[in-house]
Amino acid sequence: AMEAVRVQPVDLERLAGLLPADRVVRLEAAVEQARAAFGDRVVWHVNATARGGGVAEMLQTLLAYAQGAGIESRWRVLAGDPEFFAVTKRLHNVLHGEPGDGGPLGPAERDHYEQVLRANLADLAGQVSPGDIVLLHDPQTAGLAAGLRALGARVVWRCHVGRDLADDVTRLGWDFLRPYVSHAEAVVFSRREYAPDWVDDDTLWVIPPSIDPLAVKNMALAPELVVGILARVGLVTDGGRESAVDFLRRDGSPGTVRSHRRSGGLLQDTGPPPPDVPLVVQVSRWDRLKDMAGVMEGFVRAVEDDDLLGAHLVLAGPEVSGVADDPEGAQVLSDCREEWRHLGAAVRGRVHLACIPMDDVDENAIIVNALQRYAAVVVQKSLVEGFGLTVTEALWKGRPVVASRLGGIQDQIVDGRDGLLVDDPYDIEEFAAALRRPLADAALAARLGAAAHARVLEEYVGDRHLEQYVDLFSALVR
Ligand code: UPG
Repeated sequence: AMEAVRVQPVDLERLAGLLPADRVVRLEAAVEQARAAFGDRVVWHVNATARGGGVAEMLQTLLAYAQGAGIESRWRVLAGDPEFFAVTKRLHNVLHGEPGDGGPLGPAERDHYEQVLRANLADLAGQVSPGDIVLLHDPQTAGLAAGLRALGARVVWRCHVGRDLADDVTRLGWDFLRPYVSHAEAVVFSRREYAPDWVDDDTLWVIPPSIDPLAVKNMALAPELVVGILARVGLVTDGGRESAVDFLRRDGSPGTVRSHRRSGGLLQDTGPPPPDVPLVVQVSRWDRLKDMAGVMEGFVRAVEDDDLLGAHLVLAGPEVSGVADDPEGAQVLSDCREEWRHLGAAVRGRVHLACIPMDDVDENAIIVNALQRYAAVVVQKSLVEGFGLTVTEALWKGRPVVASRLGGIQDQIVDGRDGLLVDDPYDIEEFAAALRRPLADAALAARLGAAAHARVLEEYVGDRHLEQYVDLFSALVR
C-alpha cells in the first residue's frame, strides 16, 4: 500500500517574519486567493520517496506551510518493486541525457510500469475525491494521470529533472512518458528548456524549486553548535570531546543528534578530517550525475601544486539503504570508495567519504546543515542538474559555491557575483582552478557568500513558490 507521510502544519507567519513587507502582503493575498479558489478541495502530492533527495525535501516544507494556511494537503508515496524503480531510474537518467545502465524502455518495461501504477491507483481511488487537485511528481508517477482524471481529479504533472538541450537520449524517455503525461491538465518544469516540444504552451508552467530558511536543513546554527554536531557524529575531530547536541525538530519537539562515531560508519573507513582545516564539501545523493568521482579528481588537482591551507574534501551523501527510489546508490558509493583507494597516498588522507543516516529526517537535516555551514567552499560539480537544491542551501548559508554552469545552477548563480561557475563540467583543470580561488582568497569568499545569501532571499524562498502553486491551481479549477 502507499505510504501516507504526515507533515506538521507550520504557521505562515513564521516565514513572513523573514520577508520584506511587500512580499508579506503578496503572500497574504495568495492565501486569500487559494482559500477562495480551491479551499474546499484537497491538494494531493504523490512522489516516489518520503526521504532523501530534493523532491521529498521540498514537499516536507511546502506542505507544512500549505497546511498552516488552511489548505488541506496530503502526501502519498508510491509503492513499487525493485524492477519498477530500475525502470524509473532509467527514465531519470535518459531525461538527463545519460544512457545510465543502457537497459531497454520497451513494451515489457511499460507493462510493468503500468501494472505497478494500477495497484497504486486502486489505493488512491479510495481516498481522492472528484474535484481534488493531484500533483504528481516525476516520471515514477506520470502513469497515474489518466486514472486520476477518470476519477474526476484535476491532475498536474511536475517534472524535477531535465536537460538544457534535448537529444536522442532524452527522446527515449519522452517517448516512454508522453502517453501518460498527455493526460495531465498542466505540466510543470523547473526551466522552460526542459519541456519537450509537444507540451502545449497553455498547459506549460515554469516553477523553480525553493528552500525553507526555517527548516532544520537551513535554520541558523551557532558556530559552537555546528562544531558540536560534526564532532558528535565524528565528521570532524575535536580532541576527543563529545557533548550531547540538542536541537528543535521541525514539529517543535526536542531532538538529539546521536553519537555515530563509535560505529565509524559515517566515514566509510576514510577517517575524519582534522580540526581547523578548511573543508571543501559536496552533499549529494550517490548518483553518477553528481560526479562525486570528478570532485575528488578536481580536488586532488587543486591541492597538488598548492597546499591550499591544508584543505580537506568531504563528499557526503545519504546512507544508501535510505533512498528507496534510487537503486544505483550503492554501486556509485562503492565506485567512489574504489576511486578513493586509488588516490595517491599523500592526498588520500585529505579526502573523506561520509554516509549520513537517513532513519531520522531531522537528524539527517541538521547534520547536512552543520556540514554546509562548516564548509570553507561548497561545490556542486554535477554533469546535469534539474535545479540543484544543495546549491540553494549552500548559497543561503553564505558559502562560496563552485558549481557547473548548467541546468538550474546557472539560474541560481551569476558567475563571479553569487558564486563561481565552471563552464565545462568535464574539464577537471577548470574546476580545480575555480576551486582554488575562494580557498586562496578570503575576501573573495566572503563577498561571494554575502551576495549568495541575498540572492536566495530574493528568488528562492518558499513564498514565491507557494504563490506560483496558487496561480496554477486557481487556473486549473477556474
Ligand atoms: N540531502 C540530504 N542528505 C544527504 C544528501 C542529500 O538531506 O545525505 C538533501 C540535500 O540537502 C537536498 C536534497 O537532498 O535538499 C537533494 O536535492 P537536489 O540537490 O536538488 O538533488 P536531487 O535529489 O537530484 O533532486 C531532483 C533534481 C534536482 C532538483 C530537485 C528538486 O535532480 O536538480 O533540484 O529534484 O526539483
